Amino acid sequence: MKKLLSYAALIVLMFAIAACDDGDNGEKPAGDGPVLQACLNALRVDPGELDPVFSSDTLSYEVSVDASFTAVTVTAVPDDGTRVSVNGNDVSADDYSAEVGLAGERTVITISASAEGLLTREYRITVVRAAQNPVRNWSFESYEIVGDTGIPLNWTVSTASGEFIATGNYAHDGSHSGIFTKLTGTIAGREVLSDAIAVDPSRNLTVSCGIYLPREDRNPGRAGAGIKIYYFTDRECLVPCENASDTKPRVTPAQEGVWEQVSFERVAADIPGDAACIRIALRACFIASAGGTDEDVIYFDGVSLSQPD
Ligand SMILES: [Ca+2]
Repeated sequence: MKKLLSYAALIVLMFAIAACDDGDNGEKPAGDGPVLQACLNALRVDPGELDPVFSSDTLSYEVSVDASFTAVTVTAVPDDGTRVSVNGNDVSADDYSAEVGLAGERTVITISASAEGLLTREYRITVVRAAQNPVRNWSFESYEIVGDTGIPLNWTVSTASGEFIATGNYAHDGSHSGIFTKLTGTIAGREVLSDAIAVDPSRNLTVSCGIYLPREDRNPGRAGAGIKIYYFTDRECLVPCENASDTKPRVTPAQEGVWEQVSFERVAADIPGDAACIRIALRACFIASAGGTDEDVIYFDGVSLSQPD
């Protein structure tokens, strides 16, 4: 009897090549026969990456996107003869793609694959929008050891010379902060850039970070820090906006030995309307007229970007 059933299953398979194999996730119909389900061959979300990686037999996925995204495009490619619907709408005639709006922090998208004579299989994607635009390695806790120094990941020195390193001497968040190894006398002389961060140009944005000057009983104004925002029209940060940047004037710590928050706020009207991404620049210099020298060091930690609703 068992052998007969197997043989029958093989025949059904030959006539129903659209079917997936009988995975553990499928519902069993009444009776003892094999279960055949319609299924997808590929499933993609743009932007974002499925977690876990797509497999026909895995039905539930999660995708993380930046807070600035208001929609994602789902593409679900089935076998021949299988129809696909996204949130109940048949997308078989639309290259199996659909744009789905995102609302709130979590959006659940349901994708159904159905074919004649087969059980319908339902996939589910939960899209999670970050509450804040994340600054990668915002606290300089991740770094790569080069020689005997730690070079923070996700940050790139953009000036012709100068080195930006992670140090364990002082920290506001975690155990490390970031410093330029040797300052110059001009605020444009040392600059380090974050990786690309997606932004919504229609909402105000604020960049903040902590700065710190060690206690040496000298003038706390001997070193300064600055923030600059570079705007780009693309998510790879290759094409600058026409208004390419905004610069916060140099600030100096009011006290030694105290972490101070420096913020740079741009209201929506100041942000280029075609900005899709920004890079945050941290800058530092010594101020010779206030007793600073190129031996002075100013520490950075806890860089954030927020765009309140
Ligand atoms: Ca830190």
